[in-house]
Amino acid sequence: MKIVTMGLGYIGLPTSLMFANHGVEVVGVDVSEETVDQLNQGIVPIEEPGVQDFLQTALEIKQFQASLVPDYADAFIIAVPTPNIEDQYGSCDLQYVKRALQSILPYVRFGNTIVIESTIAPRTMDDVVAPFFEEAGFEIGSNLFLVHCPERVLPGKILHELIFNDRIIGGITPACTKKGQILYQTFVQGELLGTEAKTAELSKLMENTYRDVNIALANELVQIGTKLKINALEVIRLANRHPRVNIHQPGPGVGGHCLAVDPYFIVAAAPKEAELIYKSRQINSSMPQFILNQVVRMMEMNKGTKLTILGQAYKGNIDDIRESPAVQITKQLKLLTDYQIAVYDPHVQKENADTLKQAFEGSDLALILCDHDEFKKISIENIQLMKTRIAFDTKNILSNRTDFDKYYTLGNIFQFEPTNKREMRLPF
Ligand code: SAJ
Repeated sequence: MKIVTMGLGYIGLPTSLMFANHGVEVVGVDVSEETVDQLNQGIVPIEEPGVQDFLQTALEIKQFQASLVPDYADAFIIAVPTPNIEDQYGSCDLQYVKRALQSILPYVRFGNTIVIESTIAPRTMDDVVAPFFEEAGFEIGSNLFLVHCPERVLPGKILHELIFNDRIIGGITPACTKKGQILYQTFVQGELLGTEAKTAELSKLMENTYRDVNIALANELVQIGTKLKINALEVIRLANRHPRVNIHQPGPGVGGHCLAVDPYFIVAAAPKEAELIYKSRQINSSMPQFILNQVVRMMEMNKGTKLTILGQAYKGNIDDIRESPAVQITKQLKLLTDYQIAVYDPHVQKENADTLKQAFEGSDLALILCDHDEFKKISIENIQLMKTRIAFDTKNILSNRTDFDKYYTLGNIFQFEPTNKREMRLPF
């Protein structure tokens, strides 16, 4: 079997290599010449455990080749970005999917299977993808098979989850679903759950929306706890001891290209009905500003001048900064304040202070925005370099450390609430 994958990013590349390592000939296509060259030389441009070894093997056994142009194949898998359009509700931007469809069209033959893995708005397969191929003369379900098989892997664990997660396989017709199941049987050990394309689309969106709404609940609880002077983290810990309760963790906001993006596709498709989903997005999007306010209060109360920011990635142990609340908070702090700001993220080198030591030297506040493992092991020597040993740990990863004189989390920030706000010179 031969497949062509369109898009060699966080999903397309591991998926391509997974097929290649399971006996399928793969041509991976990307619009970036640099990515294509790097991959053909054996260099993986993303940080994801295990992918480098998979590429090495795939190249050695000559089952994978990166290319700027597609080729003839048995199946085509599209894994390109689907960002939000900057319209009223952030609807799904299909331009890259449409471009990928245009570029494979000359290579598509009778009997082929076309899979969209990219996250798409509900009804896209029925209303956009199927008509596109019908206009080109194909009959869906009889001489061409269209499937939506949404990816559901967690960055940092992609290779493991590709194999072991259950997959939703949504065909335009039952014959399409069957073709999709046969394709993914190649390596998936989880169940291949067959359904209709539109149901698969909305199921995928609801997975991330469920998480986003649940995180919004935790973030709202932080704001409630701060007002009422009750530790929200302790409330979550205790409530989650109920066998049917699982409140997620609050944080500086929700980042990444999934949770912060996908719920809007539902809102845009049914704005009047998706009220809770929209409100949750608003709550999560307000968290960077909430953190910013707390940081400025802390700095002002302590007459601080230097701030150490730990973490820029959107979550721990990855190098991805897409929609990262940490980046947003850092930008705003640089724009609105005149503190000396030292940023350190071992996974994101850009704009780093040279060393962790330099980031800590003379600092008045350590602001933790990301739960990288490296931060959990920060040495006491580094902390001792601070002028004022205060931590604001928005990810609650250092609560077992006693090296800071004052240690704040999203549970106990009310403890530093100033009594006289007029004394402070808040920049906003
Ligand atoms: N976050 C919290 N509190 C939590 C959990 C996460 O604030 O309790 C934040 C993280 O710090 C991060 C954001 O949410 O900023 C998203 O992180 P995540 O780990 O929840 O998810 P992603 O975006 O890395 O990956 C998600 C996954 N979806 C689900 O777990 C339902 C993944 O399985 C999907 O494949 C991926 O979205 C996707 O591509 O859709």
